[in-house]
Amino acid sequence: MYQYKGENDTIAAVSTASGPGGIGMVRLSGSESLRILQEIFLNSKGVPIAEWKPFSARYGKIVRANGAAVDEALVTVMRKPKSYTCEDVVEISCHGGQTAVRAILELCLQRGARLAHPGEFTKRAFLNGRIDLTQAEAVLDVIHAKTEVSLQASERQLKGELNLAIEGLRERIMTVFTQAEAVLNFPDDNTDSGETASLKESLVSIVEKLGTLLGTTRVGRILKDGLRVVICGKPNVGKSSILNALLRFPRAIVTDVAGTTRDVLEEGANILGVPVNLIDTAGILDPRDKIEQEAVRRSHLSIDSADVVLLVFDCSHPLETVDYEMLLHAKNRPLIVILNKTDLPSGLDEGLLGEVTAGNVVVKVSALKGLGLRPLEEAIVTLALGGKTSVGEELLLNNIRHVEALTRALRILEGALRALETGTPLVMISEEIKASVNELDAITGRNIDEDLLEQIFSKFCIGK
Ligand SMILES: Nc1nc2c(ncn2[C@@H]2O[C@H](COP(=O)(O)OP(=O)(O)O)[C@@H](O)[C@H]2O)c(=O)[nH]1
Ligand SMILES: [Mg+2]
Repeated sequence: MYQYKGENDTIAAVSTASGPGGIGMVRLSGSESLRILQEIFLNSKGVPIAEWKPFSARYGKIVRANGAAVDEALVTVMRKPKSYTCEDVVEISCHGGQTAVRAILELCLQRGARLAHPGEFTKRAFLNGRIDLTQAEAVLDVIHAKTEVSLQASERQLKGELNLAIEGLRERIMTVFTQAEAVLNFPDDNTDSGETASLKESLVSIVEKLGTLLGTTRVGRILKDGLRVVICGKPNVGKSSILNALLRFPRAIVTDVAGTTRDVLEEGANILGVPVNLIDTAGILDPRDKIEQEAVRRSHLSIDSADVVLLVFDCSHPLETVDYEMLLHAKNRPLIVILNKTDLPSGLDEGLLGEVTAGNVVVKVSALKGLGLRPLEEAIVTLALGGKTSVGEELLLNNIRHVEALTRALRILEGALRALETGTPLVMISEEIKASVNELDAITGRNIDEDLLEQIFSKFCIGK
């Protein structure tokens, strides 16, 4: 178990983002917070802080030692343990921009506070037992959520749903462990093979549960990092027009000159709640110079790393060999075939097209007229979510640290199950079962070393 060494110093930081803004906020946490506030805050009614009602805001001025006012401020005091960190917390809201918040932070430091490390407020919330490590990590995900759907998934983790799931699994594994230990310690009382069968049954069910949880990783990661959607196809089929149509603003230059797009363009979009990185490729066939050669190389790289490939055909012209070649190249990726320019008379041989596109998702659009975009968006999301049209309420794994630890726990338990089946002595298996618990404990932070903790919180911003 990680032992909190009880850092007693009071920390301070600017909690709002840098740059101009309406409001800026300086936050303090620790036993000296209220004393520091008392020394720098001039309350119009002069009521001492000790007499303030908790969770009420007070208006006044932040002043220097010589009485000079720095800025007007609205101050909130949250006394321990009912605060973000479980310590005495003070939040000083003043005017935004850098000057007022910096000056107030400086005053707090002069009065004895120490500048907080990145994520130190959240780290204290964890160390003081208010939240577990998965909830602390969810704070970062909430801050960086790309869409509302991503936000909802992170909010579930912030509420403690992942912690609950892991703790539930832990309890079940511990029951199996205790059962195994009982058989080992009192062999005479448990000679029948019924015990082993029951151990096996419990392990199978735990392994299944772990597998199901790990199965949510793909969607969890997509919601966190965004889905890579690569638009490819030969020149002039309308790739850049489709990018612009999906973005709803003219990001890429569109002309009827083949080879207009010479670089790989990437832009973030929100497609029906799923964060997407849309990538428009050059689609050059025969590179004329070094720049175009590089563009082709990058296009191929993009396709190979795509979560979803949109292969665009111009349906006002017959398909060419190169269209088939591109289809072959993209075939091993999750693929949507787009028939673009449906506003023009069809030049396709429908029979041939059917043969070529058999087994693929095909969507008809007109990027120019904005037709068929909703079915295209739905097709992208359905492919991304493995057949579902929207993200449900289920808990999703999105953190590589959790995924790796759960995978190790799964491997250990699968190994234990195999060992049990092949008659390995229980004494060896029981230790294995216990080892899987350590993996789960590292996820929730029941058991974690200082270095890993530093690593996790160093990704946070200062003031959170
Ligand atoms: N009629 C029609 N023209 C389109 C459509 N989409 C794109 N175009 C035109 O096709 C040309 C090539 O478009 P562009 O998006 O640059 O193609 P890219 O080379 O594949 O990126 C431009 O003149 C576009 O206006 C469409 O849906 N209908
Ligand atoms: Mg283009």
